[in-house]
Amino acid sequence: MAVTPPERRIWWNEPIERVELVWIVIAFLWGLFMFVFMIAWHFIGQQNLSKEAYRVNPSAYEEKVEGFAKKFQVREEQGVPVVKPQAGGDVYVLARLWQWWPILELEKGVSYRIHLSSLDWQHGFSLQPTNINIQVHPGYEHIISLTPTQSGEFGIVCNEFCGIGHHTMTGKIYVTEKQAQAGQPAGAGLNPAGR
Ligand SMILES: [Cu+2]
Repeated sequence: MAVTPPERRIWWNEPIERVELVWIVIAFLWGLFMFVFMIAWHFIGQQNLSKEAYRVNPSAYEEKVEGFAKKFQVREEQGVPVVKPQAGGDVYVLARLWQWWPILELEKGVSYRIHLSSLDWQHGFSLQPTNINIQVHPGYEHIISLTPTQSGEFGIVCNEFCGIGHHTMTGKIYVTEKQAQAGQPAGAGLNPAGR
């Protein structure tokens, strides 16, 4: 069948088919529901975490992260520094084509302020295997409060397509048991603080 123009040129004044109308209404109501629940899930679903964001110059941010990594580096893994920041302190991570840098070593049960920014394009911070996702933009420094509730090895992947090396863009966070005192209540995964 060939594609031909509609018989009546003013096709948009034709009455809408009943089934089509039903689907339009369903889609519209679903859109409204999702719109409202994007906000509601912030409070009831431990999603859509609140964060601070500040404007930052990418090269200034790079300097901050490098200074942080130099100060707290404990070892190196395949050329990437493993950084163990002060308990409860500020932690800096940067995204660039194509890595999350540096590797972090955090303590379970301790709150950190995690700073995130990109040096080039937009990237997606996705913490595995937990469900924490943050859009990382160049020019903005995002800060989230985070308290690891489970020890182990966590991966960071980029979930925003950022070019040919996107699939290789990974990072790592180690969470160790608290050294000073044992017996922290066990939880599941890494949860943003204050939940
Ligand atoms: Cu990326």
